[in-house]
Amino acid sequence: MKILGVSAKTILDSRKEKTILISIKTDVGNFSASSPTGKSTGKHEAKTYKKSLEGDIKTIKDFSDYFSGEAIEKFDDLRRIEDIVDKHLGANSFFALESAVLKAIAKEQKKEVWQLINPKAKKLPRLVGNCIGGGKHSDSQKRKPDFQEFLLIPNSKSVKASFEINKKAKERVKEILQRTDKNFEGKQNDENAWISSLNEKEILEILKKLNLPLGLDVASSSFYKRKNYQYKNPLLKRTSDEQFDYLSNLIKNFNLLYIEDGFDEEGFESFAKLLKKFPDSLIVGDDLTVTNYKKLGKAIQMKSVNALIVKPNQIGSLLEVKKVCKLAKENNIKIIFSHRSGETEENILADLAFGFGADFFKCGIEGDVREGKIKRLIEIEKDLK
Ligand code: 2PG
Ligand code: MG
Repeated sequence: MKILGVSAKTILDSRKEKTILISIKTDVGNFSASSPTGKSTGKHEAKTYKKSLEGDIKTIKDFSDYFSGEAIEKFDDLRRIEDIVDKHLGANSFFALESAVLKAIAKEQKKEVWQLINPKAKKLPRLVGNCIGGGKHSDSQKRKPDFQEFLLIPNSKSVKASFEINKKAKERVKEILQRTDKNFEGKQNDENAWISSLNEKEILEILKKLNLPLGLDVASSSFYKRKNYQYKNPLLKRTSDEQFDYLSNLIKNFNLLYIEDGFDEEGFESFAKLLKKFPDSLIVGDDLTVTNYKKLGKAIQMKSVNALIVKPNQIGSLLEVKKVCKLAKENNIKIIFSHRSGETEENILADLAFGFGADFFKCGIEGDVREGKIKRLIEIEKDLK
């Protein structure tokens, strides 16, 4: 496959904020891909754009002719692209460009994108669905849970069945919130999770009734300030030790399967303490590890996590994503591919997750940009049968 030209433009994501769409012209047709954007971003994530979105668009235009000599036939040939654009583009642009290139190779070879990564892939990931949200993703609400996400993790045989379970459960939660949360207006947040004014304990009491495995994205870096976890609902501070005790109680009382970013993004030791106490729960790094090979290496060495969020645009390079997934697998770390809070119609995440053998797939339960990704997974599931 030969790239004949590359162009880029601005589009709006699900939050109505600007992001990048990259199009490539090739000898097998034209292909585009766009990048999502996070809001509760980790401090150590790769920069979204080199200097600015507009700057990256211009760089891509300037580079357009440079790609024409490159024959690109397989996943690892992304190296050729990276050799050209390395250090010139930010992570969102990297991700969109490489995604468009993968689509072109797949088309040329009459394959699905996931087959370029692992033609023998078989295992579908288990869904992790965001049901109720607080923190930075529910900015429109004054009183809200300090934790960012309350997650449903059905353990059903198929992605399709899990999706149905999550959708029904989310409707049931709406009915319960209508009765129990006097401020509930039926509104959804950035990730289409319900916006509630209850606090985390009250919410977990509700979710307990669903009889589904539950998880939390505490996203605690977003409220960690001056060495304390600064809660607003109710207003109180917790030191790291107090946060440890609080999370331990929640894990025990609500039998939590999954706790993401329970401590701030530098808290490798606190994560390790929690994992030691709860080796059967998933202790997940997101802002802690930021899809970064070195950070994951540190988390492995310090025994901080047994599960890892992979968001391709946290790092940009899909070759790096491959390295990170390999390292995780070699060390028995579960892999969770994840959407971002600002999403687009791009569904390649499902192919990447399946190709890289993800154990879980974290996504919103409702809304076109969320459902589209799950529907793509269901399509892959159907094609396998
Ligand atoms: C997270 C993500 C996605 P954001 O913290 O896990 O849910 O949020 O995309 O805002 O970083
Ligand atoms: Mg997170």
